[in-house]
Amino acid sequence: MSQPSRQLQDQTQKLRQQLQEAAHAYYVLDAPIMEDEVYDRLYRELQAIEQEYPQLISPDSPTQRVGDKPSAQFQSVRHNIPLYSLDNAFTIAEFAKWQDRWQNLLDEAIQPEYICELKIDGSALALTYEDGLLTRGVTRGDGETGEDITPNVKTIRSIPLRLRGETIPPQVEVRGEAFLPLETFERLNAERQQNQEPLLANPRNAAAGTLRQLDPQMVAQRQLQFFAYTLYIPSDEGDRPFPTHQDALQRLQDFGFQVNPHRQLAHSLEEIQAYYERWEQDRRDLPYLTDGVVVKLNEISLQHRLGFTQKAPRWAIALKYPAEEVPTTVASVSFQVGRTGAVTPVANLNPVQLAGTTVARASLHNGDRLRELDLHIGDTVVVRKAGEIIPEVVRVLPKLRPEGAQAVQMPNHCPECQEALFKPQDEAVTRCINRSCPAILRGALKHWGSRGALDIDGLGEKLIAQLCDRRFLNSVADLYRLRPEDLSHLERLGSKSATKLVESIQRSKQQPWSRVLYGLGIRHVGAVNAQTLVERFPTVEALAEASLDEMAEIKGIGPEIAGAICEWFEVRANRDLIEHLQEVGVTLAAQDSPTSVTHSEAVAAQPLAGQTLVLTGTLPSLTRNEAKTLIEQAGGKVTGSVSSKTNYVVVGENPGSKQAKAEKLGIPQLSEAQLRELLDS
Ligand code: 0OX
Repeated sequence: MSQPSRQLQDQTQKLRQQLQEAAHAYYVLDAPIMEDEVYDRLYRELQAIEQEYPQLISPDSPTQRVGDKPSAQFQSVRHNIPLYSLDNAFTIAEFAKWQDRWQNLLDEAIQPEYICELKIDGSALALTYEDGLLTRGVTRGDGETGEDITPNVKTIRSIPLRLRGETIPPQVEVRGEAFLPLETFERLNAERQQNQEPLLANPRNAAAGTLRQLDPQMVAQRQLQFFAYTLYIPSDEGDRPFPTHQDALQRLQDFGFQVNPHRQLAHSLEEIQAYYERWEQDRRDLPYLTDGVVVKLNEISLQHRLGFTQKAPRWAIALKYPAEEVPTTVASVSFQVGRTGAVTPVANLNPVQLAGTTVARASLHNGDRLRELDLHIGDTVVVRKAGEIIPEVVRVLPKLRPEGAQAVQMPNHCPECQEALFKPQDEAVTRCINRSCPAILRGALKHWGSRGALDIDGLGEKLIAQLCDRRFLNSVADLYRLRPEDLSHLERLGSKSATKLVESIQRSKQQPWSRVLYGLGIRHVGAVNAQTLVERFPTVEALAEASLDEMAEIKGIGPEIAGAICEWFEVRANRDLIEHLQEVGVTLAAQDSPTSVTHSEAVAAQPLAGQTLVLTGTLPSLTRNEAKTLIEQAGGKVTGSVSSKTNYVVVGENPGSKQAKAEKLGIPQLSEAQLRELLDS
């Protein structure tokens, strides 16, 4: 083996340093100092030298991050200092109890300084550095013993292979959380779906699973990240020779680690509550998952005085957010038929608390999803609320399946009218195509009476069901033939309400043609498309006679919507319906009166046209998604943060920092009831 010259040795050292600086700037500081191409060129230069002179390879060389030898298995190792877990609190009241508990243990009253951190939902790691060099990376395991996964740890770019700085202690131990950024998680799952591989359940499991992969090449591809939060430096002054936890975090940063930037000092319960609530909302915008906040006493001497219980420090507590995914069991499955005939399987659950509400039903979406889940009655399932209107079943835990459990399948016949169901090959949705199916009729009536359509006050779901059962209603046109006496023997409907309802129905005949068109519930024809169509086709006859091309060339309509309209008018029963509506006097033509509006006027006349709203806290009856949909339907926009451009902040229970910001900027605040009033205006 030839000997490298002094000059080459220096050059190698310099290259390594340049690459380390560039990687730290990129992966830790998020502030690149060099173009990718320049980095690649320097990297290849270093690689070439190391290939020719292997004696120049050092363990902290950037080329040594991804080893190519998969391990046969991992060695178990005992942690020098156990990895404690954290005690949990789920409410501020529980947090206050913890505060009393530690204060009672001390014989003097203390005005504490706390440090609040986000609780990263990842996998804990313990890293050992000897003379500044990363020599060992170990999983948490059971807290006493973990697995040595050093080659995998080395692939994590935000973990330095060598500590930065002038004076490096001979022994350093660093702990923190390895995690998979959400974007990477979603990309991985999209790839797995394409390759028909089983999906990764969530980013936390994905991170833990990745760390235990035997092949470091695979780990490197997953692009894990790491936030450091504990530092031990064994010395004569104990293992934490710094006065505060904040100092420890600063030193970790100086050593080259990524430390979560959202930490904050706090001195009172109110400040901690504000931090907890702010991040309950704002964490949704973070590129990684958090499941709570961790509150620690900042002063290390105080931490020493309080020490540890069997499993957790007395000087720290996790203040968790309510779970958004919980397990429960499936009691039965119902099949709901919507107004378009789509059949949706819905799991009836043994009720559980989920993200602050009791959940008893969860969507299974469609037959394809049902088959994928291989759901059986009695199965334990995980349900999730991720802003959807109704929660969904995310996965089944087949190992917990009771013996002899019955598999759930989509029915072949409609549960409402017993006619055969139909599923186009290229669609996931199974439909009932019987136009007289009572479920479809009920859905059509509900839509007809809804606010954006004919707006019939008092026409609720229960009343519709009773009227259909008693055969008073066979189509929406029948509504206009109802007399108060027909309604008089219905449950829970007095004669005054009956008269009012009939009046409200009769009044709805005056609603403009655009609302009637929307009320017909033709696929893809929402309120705005209906307005566009009515401007071009001012009568129902004109629309019924229009060719597909004539409709498709209208801006905003296109062939799919045009196709749906043509198909609708081809059906005999639909043409009969139009005739009946004409007979009873429903408006089926645009009136040439000053009240007829253009499309842009219709958009502008929406109650929240051009307004920007922000939601904070839990609303009494609406989920965030429902509130967002209602606001958008009324022409408004929902954004994530409050600024001077925000028109209203809708405030629910436990609002976050957004309410305080609204107050500061003098932005009007609305309750759910006030929002509803605005929507109705
Ligand atoms: C986290 C996290 C976890 C460690 C032992 C005593 C306090 N998941 O983000 N643990 C800790 O601190 C514990 N801090 C954190 N930020």
